[in-house]
Amino acid sequence: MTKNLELTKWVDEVAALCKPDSVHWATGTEEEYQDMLNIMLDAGLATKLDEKKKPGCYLFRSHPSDVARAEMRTFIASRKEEDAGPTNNWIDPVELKATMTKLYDGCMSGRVMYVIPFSMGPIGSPIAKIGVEISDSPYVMINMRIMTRIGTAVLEALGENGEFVRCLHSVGKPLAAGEKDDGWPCVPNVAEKYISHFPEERMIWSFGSGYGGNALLGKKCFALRIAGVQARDEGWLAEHMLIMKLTSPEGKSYYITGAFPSACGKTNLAMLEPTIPGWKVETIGDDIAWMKFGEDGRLYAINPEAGFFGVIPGTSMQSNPNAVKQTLSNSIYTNAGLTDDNDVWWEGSGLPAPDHLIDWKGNDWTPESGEPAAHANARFTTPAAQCPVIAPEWEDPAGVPISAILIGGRRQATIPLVNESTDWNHGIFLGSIMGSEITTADITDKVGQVRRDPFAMLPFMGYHMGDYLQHWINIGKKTDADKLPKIYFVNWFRKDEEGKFMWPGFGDNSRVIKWIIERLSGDAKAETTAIGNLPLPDAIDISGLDITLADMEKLLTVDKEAWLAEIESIRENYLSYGNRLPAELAAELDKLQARLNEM
Ligand code: OXD
Ligand code: MN
Repeated sequence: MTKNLELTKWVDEVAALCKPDSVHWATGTEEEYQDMLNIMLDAGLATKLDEKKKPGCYLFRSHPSDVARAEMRTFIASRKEEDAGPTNNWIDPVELKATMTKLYDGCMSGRVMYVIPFSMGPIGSPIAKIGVEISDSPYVMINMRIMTRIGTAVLEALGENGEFVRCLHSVGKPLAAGEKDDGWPCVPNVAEKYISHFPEERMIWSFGSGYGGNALLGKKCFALRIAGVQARDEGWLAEHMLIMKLTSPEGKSYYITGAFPSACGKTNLAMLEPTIPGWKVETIGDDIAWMKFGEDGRLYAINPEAGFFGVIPGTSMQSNPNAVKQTLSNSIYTNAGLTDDNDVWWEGSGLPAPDHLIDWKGNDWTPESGEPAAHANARFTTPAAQCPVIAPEWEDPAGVPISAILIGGRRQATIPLVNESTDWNHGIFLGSIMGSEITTADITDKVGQVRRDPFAMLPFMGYHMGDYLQHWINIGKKTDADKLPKIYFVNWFRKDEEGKFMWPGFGDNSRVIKWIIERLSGDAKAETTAIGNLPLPDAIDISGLDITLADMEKLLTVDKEAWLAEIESIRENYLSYGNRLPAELAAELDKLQARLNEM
């Protein structure tokens, strides 16, 4: 228990509203973790995988309505609508609280209410922040134990007067007397789920979903949306970025972060196996970076998380050998296929499909079924410490000094393989225009159009996107220009006329990163163009690759017509920010247009 009166008062209020059968304060011990798993095994919600093949691993199957972040049901309930900005769903906080209070009334009856104190960042570190998640889900308990640091030690760090972010979560499925869960509990109607943020109160209310970012509130809800608001107010950055360490053959190490939209291979990049001899990559984080200024005026990053919540389909010894090794033990699998010998299988695993398995919906499956065995957003939850290439300093409370920031999305054309920004504001401009082509059929009228996703934060913004971009510009004014990381716009997804990827990606991305590191140390040549500094075609090491210099030229040219069309689309996007568009970015766009017109 805790001596923090604010916390006990809040827990009592929530218990009075949600009316659970009992309240359990998470201690964070291994024994408690096992107890939670046993509760779910007994209830038929979990399957223990084969102890020899996957020691300490469990499989869960969610409800078909509850398989991904619910972006349309994610709300930023700032007091003023204009503070949520054009990219967020807004509801008046008074109205939203009234609606959700009714939903929460009695929502935990028949269940245990878990109080989960958690630390984002190493416990007690000056840059860590504390949250408390109240949840009626033992699945949340076990996942939070992997993804964050939880339990008694956090309460000790919180002390009597420490501040914490209130994170309230319910699956929204009360149980009548004697009733048991019949499968994954949640609210099956997506339109009745709520993932709500009250930025001024640093508070999160989630209802109706038990899956991923909707329910593990330390991740996207706290570490990005709420921490983003804290970062704006306190002068630091809370970003959707991996953090990696690169060591050159000469033994010199550099730390870089990378912002990529979901499904662009961020986890793969964070732990890639370089294909160029002598280079070494180690991982610090695969999803979130908190960056603060050190006394020397440089930006230092920490990974606030303690685990990885990665997409399973497509993860293989070819795409990400380290993730495959990392998830062999002590990991949670959700929505993968279950083989007859109690192992997991998924599309893109690189392993032959078994003749029979149980698919993510719990049905018999054969290769002829015509449906995927694993859901496209099936996930593993796995301790970061198990990553075979985790950097020894990954938990250093001081963070690691960042030399470069990569940004990029999925673009078939226009955006070159790599483009170095010419200064900070130009880098922020590139960050503001990044995004991916829409490929999913859900927005059929927009397929092929670019969804602008500034710094990959579109789904994770806690306030107005225009103010966020201004915050990035302001960060650049806080230190000397030469102490700021350099920003590189990369694009691994260029296609040729036949629709074939032009760049091999995966481990070969190390070749581009090598060029970036050589730029930082002044050893690589670049050509200044209208859009930024591009490598000369022979500057990137392609030895051993089935790529010609002519291909490299295509990957590294400025397509004037395509960029002029791009400018029109950027202007349209910028209009949506109204008067909150930073003047510096409007100026960057005009300068780009002028430079292109001179070409
Ligand atoms: C994630 C995401 O889960 O970005 O990390 O969707
Ligand atoms: Mn992410």
